Amino acid sequence: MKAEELIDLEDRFGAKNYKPLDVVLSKGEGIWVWDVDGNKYMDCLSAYSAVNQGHCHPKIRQAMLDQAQKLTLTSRAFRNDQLALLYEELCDLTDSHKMLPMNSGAEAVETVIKCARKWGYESKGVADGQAEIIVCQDNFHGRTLSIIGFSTDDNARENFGPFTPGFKTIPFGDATALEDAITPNTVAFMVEPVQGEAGVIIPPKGYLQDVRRICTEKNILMILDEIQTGLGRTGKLLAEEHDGVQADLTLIGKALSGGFYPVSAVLSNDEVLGLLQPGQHGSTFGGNPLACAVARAALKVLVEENMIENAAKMGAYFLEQLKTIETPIIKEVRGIGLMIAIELEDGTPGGARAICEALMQMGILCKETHTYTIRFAPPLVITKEDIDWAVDKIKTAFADA
Ligand code: IF1
Repeated sequence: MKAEELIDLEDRFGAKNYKPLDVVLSKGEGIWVWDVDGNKYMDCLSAYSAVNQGHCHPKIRQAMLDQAQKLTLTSRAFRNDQLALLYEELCDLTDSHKMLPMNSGAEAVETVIKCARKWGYESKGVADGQAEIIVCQDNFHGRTLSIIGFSTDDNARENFGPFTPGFKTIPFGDATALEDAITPNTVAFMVEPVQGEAGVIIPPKGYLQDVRRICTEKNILMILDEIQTGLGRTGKLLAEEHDGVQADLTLIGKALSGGFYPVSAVLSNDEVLGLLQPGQHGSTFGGNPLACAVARAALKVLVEENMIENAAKMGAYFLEQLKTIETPIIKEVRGIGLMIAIELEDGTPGGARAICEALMQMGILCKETHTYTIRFAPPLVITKEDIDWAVDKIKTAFADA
């Protein structure tokens, strides 16, 4: 079917909760995707960092096909022969004591909220119903009701209330604000190591170290949402490594499956996940053998094919190259690993969307965030030659703007 017909069908039958670029993709390989008319594009979004390993990675695909021939779903009423192996491999890799598998990122966030509250009541001794969790302004943790309830984005919240109580918001990157916001009822602080949706906002150096110290001193759980920053995106397996700290609870998702299937997880020390008893949490699909086999392969290629080191090296190179673009409309270029943003001057005509549309015409797919920020987050398998090709096009797009 032609692109226009498919777009028309989407518009007629779909909810309008997205405003995608009008490119209809039908094939992907590595950093490249093709539309239904055969045009080729460099993917600089990576499905919001879910395809860190590149599109349709052959080894992950093979693992998925092999497992699909054998067993896909048992539910957790029975055991399967893949779950234990994912537990062991992921806990080994991330130095965690325990993990709990879910599907979407938002489900992992909901899970960690339940676990943190339970820990607050059962271990810390907070009075029933009083637990507070501190989060940051401009956070993005997903789309469920509890999560949007503590979002500070009006568009995400408007007319969806009433919301779950028990959350408090402080500015991002401000350790003193955290210290001041903690009360005897505080059970946890949840934060993204680098804020993604907010526009790749990198906190001051040492922020996570300060957070770690404060959380330990005040006996509250440090929760890092690494659903976007984790699994190599920032040039480390987990972004917390940049600050040399370990969270009490870490959330991962997206690239945990290399984009083949929704797989997420809560990683923790024994104390917190160990509190859950049978019947208190679960999911029909969480921990299913197909998901586990895919996740095992996705982690294996990430490490064996040196994608994390490549993200660090290529990220630094991409950032340096983007900083050489000379134009009055760029306010700032910032990034860490392959999580990069160009922020335009306020009031730039057409905003970031116009640049994204121009880049699409030149064969590069990226997505604006808010009005003036363009995000570049290609799969971690990108090479120097690919980056040189892209920077050339990006320079032209800015010259034309
Ligand atoms: C969409 C952004 C990225 C996340 C963090 C949890 C989740 C996400 C740190 C929830 C999801 C997404 C979802 C996607 C857009 C997107 C996004 F622009 F909104 F911020 F990646 F940059 N924690 N992020 O970033 O995970 O339930 O979606 O699996 O279309 O909403 P999910």
